[in-house]
Amino acid sequence: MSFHQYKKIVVLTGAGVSAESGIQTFRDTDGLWENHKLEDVATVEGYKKDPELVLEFYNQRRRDFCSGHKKPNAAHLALAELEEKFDGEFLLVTQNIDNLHEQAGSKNIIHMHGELLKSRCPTSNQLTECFNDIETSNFCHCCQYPSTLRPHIVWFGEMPLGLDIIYHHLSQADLFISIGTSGTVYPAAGFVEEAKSVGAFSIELNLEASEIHSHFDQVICGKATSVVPDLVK
Ligand code: BV8
Repeated sequence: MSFHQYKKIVVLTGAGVSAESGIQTFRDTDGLWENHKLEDVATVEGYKKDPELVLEFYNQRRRDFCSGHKKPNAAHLALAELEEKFDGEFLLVTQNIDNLHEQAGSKNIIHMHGELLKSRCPTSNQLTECFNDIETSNFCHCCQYPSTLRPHIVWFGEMPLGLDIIYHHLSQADLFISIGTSGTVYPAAGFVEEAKSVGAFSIELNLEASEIHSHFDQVICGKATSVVPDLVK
């Protein structure tokens, strides 16, 4: 695909872009939600009700990610290459909490649902790099009266991160590419309509057509490590 005709590209990725790096998706078979109820482990209410359960859900994913030495795959690398060679403006918005886009060399990234390898002080919102377990006994070092640290994760019902920047870029985009997402979580699943409302061309790349595939101008089905490099080359 030639990108020279475009001036501003916005890319949205979901769990499918990291699947071939060995990271579980949410809604595929043997996905993360198969073994946990979303309400119990990815909501503020769930955290208040049983903080140990929620902390362990993310501790386990952090341990798997760090000990498993997860590496970027060809899809992550192709997106970093596209950003590098594109002479217009490029924004990568990811729903993923892993750092594989960063490892692949992508630069302009917004983690709209948070980051697994960071903890957050709920009082000051200060972030700290975190490669180990977070326990209820872990307190911040930034407040006069220390607060219990939480995972830097956006739970259901919480405001996603960077939305003002994301909507600004979508309002000026002329190309929107969605990769590896089921299109079931909002407001991310509504981004395609935002882009289309300003005349952007929209492409969905996914293992199978998503719930919102009909909103896209073009749908390309296949594994991310195959269809993304093919699109970018
Ligand atoms: C909010 C935490 C208020 C991190 C997650 C309308 C408007 C606004 C909100 C709502 C609305 N309707 C409902 C809501 C509320 C809610 C929501 O969307 N609920 C759903 C369940 C209906 N949304 C919220 O609460 C959001 N906050 O709305 O705040 C607000 C309102 C408006 C404006 C501003 C603020 C907060 C949402 C964030 C929740 N946190 N996770 C974590 O644990 O990781 S969501 C969770 O789902 C993950 O973040 C994940 O990224 C996200 C989406 O999942 P996907 O990435 O798509 O993964 P999934 O497994 O579903 O699909 C994988 C896809 O990959 C599949 O299609 C598969 O075919 C494909 N695939 C698999 N293998 C491959 C592949 N593709 C290519 N190659 C492969 N190899």
